[in-house]
Amino acid sequence: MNISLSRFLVEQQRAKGHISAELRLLLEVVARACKSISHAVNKGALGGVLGSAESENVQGEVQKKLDIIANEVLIEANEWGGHLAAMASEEMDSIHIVPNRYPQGEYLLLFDPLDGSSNIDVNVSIGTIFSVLKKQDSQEGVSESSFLQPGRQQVAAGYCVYGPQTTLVLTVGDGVFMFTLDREQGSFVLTQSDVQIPEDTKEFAINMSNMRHWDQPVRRYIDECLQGKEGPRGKDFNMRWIASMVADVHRILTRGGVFMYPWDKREPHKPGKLRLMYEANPMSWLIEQAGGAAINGQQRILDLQPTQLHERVSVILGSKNEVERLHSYHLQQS
Ligand code: AHM
Ligand code: MG
Repeated sequence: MNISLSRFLVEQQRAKGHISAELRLLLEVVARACKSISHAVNKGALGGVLGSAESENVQGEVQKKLDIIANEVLIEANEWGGHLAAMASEEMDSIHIVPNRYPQGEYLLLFDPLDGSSNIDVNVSIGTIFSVLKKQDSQEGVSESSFLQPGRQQVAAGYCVYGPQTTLVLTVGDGVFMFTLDREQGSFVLTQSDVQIPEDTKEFAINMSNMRHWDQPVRRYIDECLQGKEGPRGKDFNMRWIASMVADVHRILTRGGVFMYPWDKREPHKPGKLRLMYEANPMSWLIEQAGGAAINGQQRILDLQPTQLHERVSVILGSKNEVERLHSYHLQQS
């Protein structure tokens, strides 16, 4: 029997008490928005959605048309339901508070509306990443500081990957579940429960073109992998780099592996390329919920106290034993 996302969420709410009615509504709305982004992605050139929007986001990155479309879809879908206090996005400088004409809820939604933007025009998998926090009871009103909570306080996190299939991957703190979009029915159907990442792997994902800029622990790790059977690891490694974090993480959740976007010397004042609050935190929680690990080199990502909405972070995540090895290499250095 097929279990739809709606049914799954009702059961999470009813039987397990894991989620409130408002959080259930929020997740349904995010899933609906992802469906609509998926349709836009699928139309591609026929829908006039490819190419640059000729604008820049707060991080100085050129925005693609789809970045902006996906952002608008998520904002419009979420602002009137009464479940949210505010939203934050990679594509918006500051937070978007739910307008006065709608009731305000207690949840905060963060997203990267279209992750892997460099892959949009070349028809390679891209996705939406989201993270849900709860406004702290002690806080009156809502401001940017309401969002600055460590990742371990997330109440839901997930992503939707727009690939050969559209798949929504979700955790509410009770394991990781995957739902595939059934286009005929128009609904997400549960296709994998309790996802588990193998502890060991022979596959790594990193942008090798940055090798000369890496720090010593990352160089050492990759060097040892590249030496294969003849080296200290005693086995051959394979490499994959899709340049869409959603697609790389999806592969790791499916068959294991390790993903790295570490700090490097190109821009030494920046901790890394990826953003903590709407990329690293949700992905780290999913990975941990599936038995993997996620660190910035020295520390667990979910324990980092954010100080800015668009803060960047170094990311190493995936199969537990590999992440622990990378952790020990970083500790040996410091
Ligand atoms: P984006 O949110 O602007 O798309 O940037 C994030 C993406 C990640 O999905 C991916 O892992 C990384 O940037 C790829 O970077 P690079 O092009 O440097 O390999
Ligand atoms: Mg991104």
